[in-house]
Amino acid sequence: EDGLNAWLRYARIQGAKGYHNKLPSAIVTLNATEGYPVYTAGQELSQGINGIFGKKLELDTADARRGHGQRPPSRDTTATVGTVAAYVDSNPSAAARLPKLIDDGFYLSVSRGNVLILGQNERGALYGAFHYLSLLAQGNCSDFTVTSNPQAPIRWVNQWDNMQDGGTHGSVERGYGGDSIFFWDGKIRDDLTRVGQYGRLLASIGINAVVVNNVNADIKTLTPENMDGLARIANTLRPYGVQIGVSLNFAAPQTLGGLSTFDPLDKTVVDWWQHIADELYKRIPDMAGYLVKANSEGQPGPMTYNRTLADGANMFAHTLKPHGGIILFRAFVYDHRTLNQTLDWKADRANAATHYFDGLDDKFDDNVVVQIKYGPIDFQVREPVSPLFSHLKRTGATIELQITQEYLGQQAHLVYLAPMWKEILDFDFRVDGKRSTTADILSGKRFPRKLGGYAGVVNVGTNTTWLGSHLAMSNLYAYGKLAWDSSATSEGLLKEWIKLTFSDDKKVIDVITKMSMASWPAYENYSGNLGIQTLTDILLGHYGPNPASQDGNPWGQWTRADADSIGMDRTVWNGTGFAGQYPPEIAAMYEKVETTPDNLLLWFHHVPYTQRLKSGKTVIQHFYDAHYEGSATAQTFPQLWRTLKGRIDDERYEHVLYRLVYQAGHSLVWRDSVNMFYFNKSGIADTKRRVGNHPYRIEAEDMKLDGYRRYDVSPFEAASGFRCIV
Ligand code: BDP
Repeated sequence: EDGLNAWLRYARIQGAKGYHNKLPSAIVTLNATEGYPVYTAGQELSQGINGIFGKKLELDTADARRGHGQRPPSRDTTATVGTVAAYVDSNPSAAARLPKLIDDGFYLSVSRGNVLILGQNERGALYGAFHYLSLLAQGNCSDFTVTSNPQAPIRWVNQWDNMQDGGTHGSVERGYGGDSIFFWDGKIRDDLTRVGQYGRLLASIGINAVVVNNVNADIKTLTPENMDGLARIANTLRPYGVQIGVSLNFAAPQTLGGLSTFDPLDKTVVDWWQHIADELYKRIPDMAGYLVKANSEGQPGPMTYNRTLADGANMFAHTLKPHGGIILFRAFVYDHRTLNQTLDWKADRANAATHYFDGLDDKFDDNVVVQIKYGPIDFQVREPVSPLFSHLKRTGATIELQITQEYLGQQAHLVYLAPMWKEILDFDFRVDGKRSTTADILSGKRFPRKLGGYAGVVNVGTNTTWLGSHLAMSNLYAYGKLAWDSSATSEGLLKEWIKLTFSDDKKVIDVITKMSMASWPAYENYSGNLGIQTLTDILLGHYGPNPASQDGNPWGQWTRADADSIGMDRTVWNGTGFAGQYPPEIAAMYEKVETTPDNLLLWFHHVPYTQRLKSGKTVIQHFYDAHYEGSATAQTFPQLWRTLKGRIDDERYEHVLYRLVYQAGHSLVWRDSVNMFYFNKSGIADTKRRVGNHPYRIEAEDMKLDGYRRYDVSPFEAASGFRCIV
């Protein structure tokens, strides 16, 4: 059990034999062609049922004419899988009975071992097969009928994979599960086995496209040789109905093409990009489209030539249009070089996205979708939902979520993210005084738009655990499921995932559920609460605690902490004005300290450390208490996990335990660093007299050292007495 099969293990369930008479005896695929999803569905059903029940089914890749209901008499029951069109072709009378499906949707009916799985398209048929198998793997063999349509057409993942990293490899930016599964040494890997396995996982949770290369895009992606390689990736993913997308570097016409400019309104530039699109589609006729990061963190973009972001996005849209592709244009636009807090108290990176996109809503071509990070800054443990979602009424939008835990413990900490995503998706912007949740905006329900949906930055790697941690995979699972249907509950998805990944042992389900559901609140408590952001090191890895780095950095992730007070004043009347980017009801709520929820207080307001929260505690005492509570919760994780010894295979048991023990320890480092830092700043003592006083702690540097030396630690608060040993 090395994690490679994740939630698709098809492990034998208890009493498997007893279910055999409730299962089909044969599988019939309708119009299946090898290399396409219906064919894959047949293979998957056969493999799954064999794994879960030890029952080998005959697999008949018959054509549609001998469809469901016309099986040879020797067979009792069949599982028939195909598209609605193929089925209706041979059963015209069925057309009226079948429910309405949209693209990727499926219909699944199970009746005494007769199973009918129909997709609106091939992909939908595969999704239906995975859905059926997921129920079987959870021991559910009862009769039922389900019709399932996705809430949004765009359900993509992004990989931030580099073609090359310094010397030879393909690393993954903000990836914690090993090297790239796609690239090596500046080229597409020869062996794409892992890519196919990834496609299988993605299809099983309804993901329909993957952008394979980093948003900080390497122009080498577009050399003819690498385009050939991209086609190999697309061929590997096609059996799973997963299309590929490519990230582009805006300056490529100049840096790769040798043109004198990359101005999006220059004809030679447009022609150059048209040629690229034509070359890509020649090789990959079903390519999903592009992802573009422009004018952000040093990346080139249209603003370099005083063109608008719409000019830039439309240029690509235009070249994709004849091929049916779409462009996801990122709203993560800000210029870290112009942000300098010491010069301008009102400067605020949080304002950037809405500032740049306002006024452009009716300027985008209809195959442009704006991809917006969930919060206005950058994947923090708590952010208000980006106000830009409420501004784009005509332009399609996708929400960018981060499965890879860049600021959230980098998979060395257990942080189950679905509860956070649910809060974001359920947030009601009250546009024009009407219910306007993020999810309804993305699905096109609130503002009628054809395109919209979800983009998740996953960053799996070559590690067999995919993400570097077995438990972190619940985030990928939940992401796909929420992109399909955001009304699912975070706890329900978690339980499903546990059963499929580990076991249906009640104890296992209870323990992992308890730990996972407690994990985001715990991490928020010990890393950065009250909306202050995750107090990680900003300049380096975004990992361990370094509250001092949050001010005085050029990245605009500021806390404005001084000796007396803390927090960013983002009000309209006195601050950076960010609160005013929300529709009136929400803007009014965030404008005042009294109506701002405590968990976002310091995001919107600059207040004294002695400010009282709604709980009655002062801000500083809340900091102290929360950091103790959060790390105390993390201490329970290894204890809880140990109760599962023997109930989980040793390999995964040990792997997870190692990380949980580490997390428990690192949460103490977090707790003490942050508390010490604010104690030093504010001079206000913890009423419970804990901060800086660790009676049980033995200072290693004071011991007699053999083979170790003392080392001065920076930031100082990350070690008691400024020192550690190495
Ligand atoms: C930041 C990451 C950086 C990404 C950037 C982005 O630290 O690696 O390139 O976001 O999303 O969070 O473009």
